Amino acid sequence: RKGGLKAKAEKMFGLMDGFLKNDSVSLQKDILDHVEFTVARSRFNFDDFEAYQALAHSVRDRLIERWHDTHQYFKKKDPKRIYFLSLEFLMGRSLTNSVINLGIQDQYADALTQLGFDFEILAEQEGDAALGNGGLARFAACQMDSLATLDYPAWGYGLRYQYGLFRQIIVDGFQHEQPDFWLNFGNPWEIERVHVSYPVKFYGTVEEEVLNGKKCKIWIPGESVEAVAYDNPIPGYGTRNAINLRLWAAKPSDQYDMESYTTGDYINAIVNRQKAETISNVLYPDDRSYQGKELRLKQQYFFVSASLQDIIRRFKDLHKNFDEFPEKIALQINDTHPSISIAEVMRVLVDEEHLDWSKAWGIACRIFSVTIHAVQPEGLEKIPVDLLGSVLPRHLEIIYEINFRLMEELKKSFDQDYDRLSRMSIIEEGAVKSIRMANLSLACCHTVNGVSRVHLETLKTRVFKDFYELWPLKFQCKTNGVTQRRWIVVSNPSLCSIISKWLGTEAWIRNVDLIAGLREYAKDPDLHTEWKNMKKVNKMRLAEYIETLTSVKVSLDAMFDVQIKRIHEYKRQLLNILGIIHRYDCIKNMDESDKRRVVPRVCIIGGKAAPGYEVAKKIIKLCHAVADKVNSDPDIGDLLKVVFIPDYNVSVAELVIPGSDLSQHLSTAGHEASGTGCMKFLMNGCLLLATADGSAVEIAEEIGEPNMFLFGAKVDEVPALREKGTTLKGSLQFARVVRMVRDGYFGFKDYFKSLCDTVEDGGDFYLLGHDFASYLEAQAAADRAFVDQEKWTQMSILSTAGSGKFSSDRTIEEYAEQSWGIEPCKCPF
Ligand code: F55
Repeated sequence: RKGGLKAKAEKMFGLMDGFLKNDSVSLQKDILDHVEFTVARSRFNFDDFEAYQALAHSVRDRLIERWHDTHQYFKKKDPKRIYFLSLEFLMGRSLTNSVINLGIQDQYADALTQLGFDFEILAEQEGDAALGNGGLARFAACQMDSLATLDYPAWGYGLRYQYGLFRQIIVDGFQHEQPDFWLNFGNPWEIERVHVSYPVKFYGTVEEEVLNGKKCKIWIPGESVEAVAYDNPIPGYGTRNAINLRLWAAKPSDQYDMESYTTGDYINAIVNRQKAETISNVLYPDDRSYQGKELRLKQQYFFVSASLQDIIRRFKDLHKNFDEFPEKIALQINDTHPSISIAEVMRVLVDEEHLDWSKAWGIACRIFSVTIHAVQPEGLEKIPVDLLGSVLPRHLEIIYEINFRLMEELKKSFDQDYDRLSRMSIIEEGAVKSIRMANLSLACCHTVNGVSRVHLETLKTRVFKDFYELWPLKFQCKTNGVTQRRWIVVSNPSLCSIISKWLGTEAWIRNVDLIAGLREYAKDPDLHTEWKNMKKVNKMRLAEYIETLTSVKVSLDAMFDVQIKRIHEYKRQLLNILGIIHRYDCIKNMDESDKRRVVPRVCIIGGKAAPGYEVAKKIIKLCHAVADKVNSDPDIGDLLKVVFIPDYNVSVAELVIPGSDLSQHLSTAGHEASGTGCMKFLMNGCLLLATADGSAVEIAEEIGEPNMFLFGAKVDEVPALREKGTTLKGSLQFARVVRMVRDGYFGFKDYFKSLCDTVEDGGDFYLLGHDFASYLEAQAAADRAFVDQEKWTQMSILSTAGSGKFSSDRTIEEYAEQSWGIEPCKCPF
């Protein structure tokens, strides 16, 4: 009977090419039905938020339809799949992106107009899905969009945090953190799969057992938590494919603890069970380094174990022999955070599937690849041995075994070089004996990817020098990219129309190389007019937003100069603020005729500081203190305004980036692995003021150095400059602006003292003093270029035209070819 139904459905499906109709009348009916039956409001009385919910559910239906077809098709074709494991995904909003990728934006806009609503206003009702910290997590989201668009048979796996990244509120210029209750009003973009769940075990002991005359280890766990799947369909653009992002939530398990019910302590038993849920409660908001916390390790293992059970179940549905595993499965680990999966795969293959060790290891080495997003060796994750031994006792043993064999192999090449052996060991001996997760990943993964050329060089020559010398071929560069769907089509529709009009095609949305075709028109006066209008409209939108949030009125004639990203010492927001102070100081000392030559600026800074990162928090406060002084100074007027945009997130970026003229990327050379914000600005025709760091080096190659403002020490100069250390005093101008802060010119004298010390007495590790003069020169060059609006517009067009390389489509194609060995699998329309 089941078969009959299936055949019927297939027949119907074939005839109708999908069950749901997408004309505007059908969409209206659909939205109203959802108002009435899903949101449970009267179709004659519902507000914007309820309209958004109904709209979202109607879009969700269409997503589900394609997502089902895609999975049916994948199942039928059984191609090699890529499983992308990441502890963080910064998806942002889904509505606009979904309808654009589904190709039904106009129909929805029409349908809503007929119902008396505005699509854009409803889209504003959606909150961000902020299950990540910064670049690493947003890059994961861009990769998902590209994987779907390019029809790759891919799955994303992660954690469904109850609370995403904290909300930043500013009180008297200080950052405060508030919980992100993102699920409080329901989440229409996910599908709860109560039947897709797996037990995940923790703690306990390891015992020896004899099986078929062979000694083997078994893990007797002490706790079990259930992982329940929540599926998030990810639609590709211009394709029927919609892939799945499966996020796991922790629920109490009904397998263990039955004991307590029978002993009568019913209430306590229930209360204790709820503790299981804490595993997926909250995202760690620190994007600096790993802090050896038990909960963090449990989060990592929880999502890894559930994902692998799911992957293996799917594999076993169609295959019996684990020899086929590497032909069907590629596992990509996003930084070392999911690297406990290496030990887990070994445990499953050896302990549960009874493969012998070397066969299992051979399989593990063929399926895993890793991308490193950190630059500093201190940024690499370590787990204290005691902690790992307590939470995952069997995994600790497995890691010791992997390490023993690694050391045996290394001895063949390096013999008595004990220093090298101890550097390469997975176990770090020291005050706290720890597992080096990066070394574990390096020992196993067949490819180790850097995220820009400069970054790969750093990995090869510094961070993983020893491993590079042993296995040079493992190391690959996959320069990051961002998706032009989200960062142009969704967030800058006017630019999108201009590009399509001048190229005479929308094909660049799937094939971004075509965008280079704009170069031809870089001097065309008609394009210039359209380009400037586009920028102006976007600046107006941003100006309104700024006024609503901060009550600061800004002039549209001013250059909108933006630095938005996480706050870090190495990203040098402090350099930006000190530059602003310098500008302020100069204007203060000018006579009226000089003032007329000043290019007016609106300096916009936004970003979150990790809650425990004191220096970063002081930088935020300094921003506000300077803004207070400058913005209220009648001598300054519109010549300079300083704005801090609170609660920077993906949807704020979507608004700010299209409205900026200049963007700043100031990391001390050698510290930013890649940077992806710069790529979004580049696509949007915003000029870059940057150090020669991370992907900026490659951007300069693509658009030509004269089309951006590069400054500062180069990567290979930095070590020597540091060596000179405190003897280097920096310029007089630098000393002067730091002195102003020290002397309390902006108030809070005592509070800012330690911040000033970091760039003077503390040794100025990030070389602000050294780079200051060159920074001011680059800023002056930007001013000069802005005065010549034709020149500026031309540079802006050339930026967009040169951004093709920085699409995540290119990145994903490189991964598919060079690391994963997968082919597209396109579901027929
Ligand atoms: C998150 C958690 C921990 Cl424990 C450590 C780091 C992070 C994190 O968010 N890192 C991060 O965002 N790294 C960034 O990755 C980007 C994508 O590759 C790079 O562009 C950027 O340079 C790098 O800092």
